[in-house]
Amino acid sequence: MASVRVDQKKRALVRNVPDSYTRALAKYFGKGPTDVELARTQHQAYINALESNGVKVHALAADDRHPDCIFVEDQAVVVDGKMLLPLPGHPSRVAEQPPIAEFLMSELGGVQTCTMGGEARMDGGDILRLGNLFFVGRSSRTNDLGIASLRSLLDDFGFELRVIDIPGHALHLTSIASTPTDTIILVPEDYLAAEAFGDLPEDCEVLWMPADEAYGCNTIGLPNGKVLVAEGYPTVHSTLRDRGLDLVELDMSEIRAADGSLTCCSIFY
Ligand code: CIR
Repeated sequence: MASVRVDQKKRALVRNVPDSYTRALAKYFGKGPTDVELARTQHQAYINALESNGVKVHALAADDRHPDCIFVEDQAVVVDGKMLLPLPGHPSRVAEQPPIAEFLMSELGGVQTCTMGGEARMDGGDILRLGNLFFVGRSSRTNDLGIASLRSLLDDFGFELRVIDIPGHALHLTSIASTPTDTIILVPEDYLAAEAFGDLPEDCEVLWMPADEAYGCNTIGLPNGKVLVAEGYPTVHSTLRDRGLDLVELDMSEIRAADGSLTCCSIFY
């Protein structure tokens, strides 16, 4: 998930790949997964990469009733010890949430938890954090009432929230942008306006990547200085390496096939 700072990524929740994964939603990067075993191999490599770089990972059991259940990022937003449980923007994904919420509530004993009601909708995949500055995508999954719920959570901390309109050819804000460090935003050309992120703190920068590397812009920066990246995006890789970052490349083909990216598969807490 993209709602914690890099130094806060000590523990992660993931969820295993269900037998029903070939029925996962796919409309943007993917045409639908076809190989559940390969997806499991790639998902395990993702878990191994987190663990071997110092993250303690807990894997929830898969639920075959929910083909998209591996994409846990969308189901809970943890910010500095508080948690927002959004109402996911796609009706088929709402029932994925209870075991995730239950696990996080028990792990984060006494965590202050907010829920969404009425017409508010949000996927956690629309939230991006750069240090103590937050961005949220207004997308096909996240509406203004959902954004208002997030704003009230962030107001408690005094964190600023900026809204970014997500174009129709992208699913979420994190599908096309990430913060591999607390000072860099990686984003593809042809998706967002140049001024989409507004004025950033002095030491921060937006790095614009070629549009055909949009998927590669989703990365996970870890406290040990390593950055998990998807295999096959040379400009993203060389740009990050030029900034002194050490990359761990992962084959994400069967995750991408269901429009999922690296950040979608975990919640850091
Ligand atoms: C969906 O359409 O909901 C899933 N197939 C993909 C969710 C990806 N999650 C994310 O970007 N945070």
